[in-house]
Amino acid sequence: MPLPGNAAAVTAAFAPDEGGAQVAATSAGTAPQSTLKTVRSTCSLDCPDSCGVLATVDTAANRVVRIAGDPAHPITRGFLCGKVARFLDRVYAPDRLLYPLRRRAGVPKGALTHGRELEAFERVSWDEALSTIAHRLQQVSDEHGPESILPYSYAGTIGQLGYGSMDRRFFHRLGASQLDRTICASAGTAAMNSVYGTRLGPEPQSFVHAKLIVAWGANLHGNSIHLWPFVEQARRNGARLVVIDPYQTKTAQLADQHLALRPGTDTALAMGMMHVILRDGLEDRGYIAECTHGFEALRDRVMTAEYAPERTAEITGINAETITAFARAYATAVPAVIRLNYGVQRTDNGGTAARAVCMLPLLTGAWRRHGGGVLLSTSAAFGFNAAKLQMPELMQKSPLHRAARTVNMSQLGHALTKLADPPVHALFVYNSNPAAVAPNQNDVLRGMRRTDLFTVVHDSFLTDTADYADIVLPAPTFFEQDDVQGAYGHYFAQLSRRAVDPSGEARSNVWLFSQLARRMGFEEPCFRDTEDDLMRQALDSAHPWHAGITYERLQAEARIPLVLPRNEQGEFLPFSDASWFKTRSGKGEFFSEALQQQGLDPLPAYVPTPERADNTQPLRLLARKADHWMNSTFANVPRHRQMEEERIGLGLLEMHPRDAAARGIAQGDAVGVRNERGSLQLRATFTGRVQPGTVAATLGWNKLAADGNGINTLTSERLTDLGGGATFYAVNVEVSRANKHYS
Ligand SMILES: Nc1nc2c(c(=O)[nH]1)N[C@H]1C(S)=C(S)[C@@H](COP(=O)(O)OP(=O)(O)OC[C@H]3O[C@@H](n4cnc5c(=O)[nH]c(N)nc54)[C@H](O)[C@@H]3O)O[C@H]1N2
Ligand SMILES: Nc1nc2c(c(=O)[nH]1)N[C@H]1C(S)=C(S)[C@@H](COP(=O)(O)OP(=O)(O)OC[C@H]3O[C@@H](n4cnc5c(=O)[nH]c(N)nc54)[C@H](O)[C@@H]3O)O[C@H]1N2
Ligand SMILES: [Mo]
Repeated sequence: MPLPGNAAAVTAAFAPDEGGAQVAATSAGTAPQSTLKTVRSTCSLDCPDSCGVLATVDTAANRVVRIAGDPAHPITRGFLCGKVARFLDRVYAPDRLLYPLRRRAGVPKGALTHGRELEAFERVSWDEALSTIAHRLQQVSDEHGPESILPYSYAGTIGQLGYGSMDRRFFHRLGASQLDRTICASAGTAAMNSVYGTRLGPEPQSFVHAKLIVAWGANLHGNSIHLWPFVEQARRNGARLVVIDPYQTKTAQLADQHLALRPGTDTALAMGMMHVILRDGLEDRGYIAECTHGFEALRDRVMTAEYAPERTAEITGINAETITAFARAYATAVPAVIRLNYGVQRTDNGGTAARAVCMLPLLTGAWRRHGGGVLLSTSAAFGFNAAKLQMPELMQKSPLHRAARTVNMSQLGHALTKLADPPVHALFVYNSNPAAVAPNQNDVLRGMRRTDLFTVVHDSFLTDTADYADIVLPAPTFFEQDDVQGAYGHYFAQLSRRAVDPSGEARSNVWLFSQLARRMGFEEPCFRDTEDDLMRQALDSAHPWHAGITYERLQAEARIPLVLPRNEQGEFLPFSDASWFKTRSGKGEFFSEALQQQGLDPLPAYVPTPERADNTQPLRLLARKADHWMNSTFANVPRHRQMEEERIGLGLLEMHPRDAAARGIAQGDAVGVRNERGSLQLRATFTGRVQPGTVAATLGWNKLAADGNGINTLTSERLTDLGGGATFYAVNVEVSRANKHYS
């Protein structure tokens, strides 16, 4: 992206081919070999795979010149996904943000179009930026109370330090509003916790033993490719792969069977399967008696006509014979494993859907066999010392002398435009790009445009959110900072060593908040902890599965498997007996008294989405992620844009030709997509990947879209039934031909 004005001063510290020349010189023998070293780093992007990355560093040039997946890492197995294989394009991008910026007086927030956005800012020193921020936060706190300050962060990095350590200490001590981090996984988390009391699943390596693998709302090729080699090995051993997804992903194309159900109908499908399993006597009575709670109540619910295959077929759009055969195949495969991912829980009924899917192996006893069960997340297995890193007790030292209020991040538009007592007067964004990723974008942007809102954004690029900032601060990438990390798709604790010094003046989250704390006059010694101190604190864990996982060992070994309990054969078999469940009943709960007490249905039930599906908005939109980006990350990198361009193209609305024909729309036509929250302009395409009634488009940077509007213009702030999560896949729209042609 071309950057005019002061772009040269702010970016371009590195000529794009500088490192390449160094490597060439080295390999030609003209430069000393000793300038190259290999550093074991860890990809900290928000992905289940958490790969080991080998960075070849030219130490003389302070530059990573080559990266590769670590062949010694049991999950990474020597290869990187397409986007991270090209990560250096991002690290050394010409538009990388290298210095702090301040909004020029009189330039309204978000006013400049793409390509001119840098003109809104002037370069300032870190010292000036930090003083300004400290001063303004103090002012806002004095005038409106500290709860009028809202931190907004998610998972730009999932390293323990970068995700939540010094930042949390800072906002706790300040007394700022707390953020409920619901935008991704909170419905699924609440769902699995309600059934199992914790979240564990089979090791990804054990998938090779499965005979039936179900990818349920799980885009393996796009989102977590490192499970795929294990799936392939299982298939070579005779396993079948079934994909349950309303969209025909690449994984679905490669599967033995694709069940393209209607979005948001997973509860009905899972309960329809239960109906068949119980009707045909395929349940594991011994396991149910020993390990579960509330079986009779569940049976009474699923054995009604409401969940018979014929009715399930009407709801899901999958025919009754297929459902019956699939349920039987699932219950009789020894073992069957479900890779349940987060796609299922991004609808109003999504928490319940995840609950129902999680119950299936409780009916069949699949947990008893190596490679059986359901894998949603492995993150609960890690025992990093979050309390020590984040110090919630500091809230007592804030002016509030109590825990501050909590704001749900999935309702940022509401928080910035409607919240009172007090309204939000300062927004501090890091590890996230809410102007693009948060739902109900028009309200989010309306809020961010407020002149009485002071906004700070810490990021590596001038994101959509940065366009609304008063102060922008440069952040490092994972090669440029130290951290320790777990994973949500495997069971290895990892150390990520800084491979190079940060580009330009980029500084880590830890550094930023420790500096700010001092300027705010926070005297507590915890604000002087270094990254090394914090890494040791993170690893100071009493959790038995962390036994022997020390800083020194991680330094030497880079990654260490958690000390999981294993049977005599060395197998990790979570939930194989009653000792594993952490629920109130101590069993796997079909019936949840805990939910009942919250006034919720203790049993799963299919509830259709409340989003209007009347004549005015009959199409269901899947507001999906890009296979070659990471949420909005990479959306501005030319190589990564090109990969998405080659996949389906950019700025497209995928439609079924039948829905298009009914609206007089042809391939390539400019279309307007709209609902009561807003509208955007895309081009229609027929990729064959969506069913009639469903349309799909992808998340990216708003300012790179033809009309400057992002997909979240259309999504709503309605929350999921459990966990207060976002409902990105429960959106209804109407589509019509636009007069204008977009190229
Ligand atoms: N390349 C790439 N990788 C990523 C990310 C990315 O943006 N790009 N994002 C990362 C993040 S933050 C996360 S949380 C994980 C998420 O990884 P996944 O859990 O796989 O989540 P999604 O991509 O949201 O959804 C998965 C699939 O669910 C489908 N889906 C939508 N609605 C429904 C429904 O009602 N029922 C069913 N059964 N399926 C449905 C979608 O079409 C999609 O193909 O991936 C991570 N990895
Ligand atoms: N329509 C639609 N919307 C969605 C989704 C969807 O599927 N569809 N997915 C949702 C999901 S699952 C998620 S998880 C969210 C993700 O939403 P976000 O967490 O906002 O994810 P990204 O868009 O990747 O933005 C992360 C930002 O953090 C920055 N960053 C990286 N490392 C650091 C660091 O060390 N320090 C600082 N300060 N910044 C850093 C990156 O440069 C990047 O701009 O989006 C949600 N929004
Ligand atoms: Mo996510």
